[in-house]
Amino acid sequence: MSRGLAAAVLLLASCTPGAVSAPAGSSTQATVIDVNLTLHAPVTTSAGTSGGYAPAVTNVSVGAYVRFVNSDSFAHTATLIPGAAIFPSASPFSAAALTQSGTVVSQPWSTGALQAGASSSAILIDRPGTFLYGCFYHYGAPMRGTIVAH
Ligand SMILES: [Cu+2]
Repeated sequence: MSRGLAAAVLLLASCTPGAVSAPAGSSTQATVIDVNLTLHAPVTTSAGTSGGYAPAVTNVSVGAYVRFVNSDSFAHTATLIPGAAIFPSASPFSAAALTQSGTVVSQPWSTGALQAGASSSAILIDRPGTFLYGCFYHYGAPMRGTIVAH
């Protein structure tokens, strides 16, 4: 009996690190995309040159959430470029990008102006596809990124 108990304790102990699961709230389960024009230099992607977000291409599963966290010392947005397969050469954004909108990746959304240190609302990955986004202020930097939903 004590052997069984010891085995059970070992099992529990070995399970504990892997058993750390996020609470029901979706916020802690979101994939974080780091927003930082200072840190994330331009890289080449299949949609064109990306920069300012890490990862440059975020792979996520349908049903998951993403959240943008601004680790930079000044403001940015992350704003969907609806229907785009490659990054347009000129900024596709209007001032509407500065106001938070949208909750699902496949419909128009913007984090709004994310101040230094701020986190965006969670965005639900509601269907498979490739979704391009960029920053209202620094699109030409370039500050652009891609979400690929599987
Ligand atoms: Cu920016």
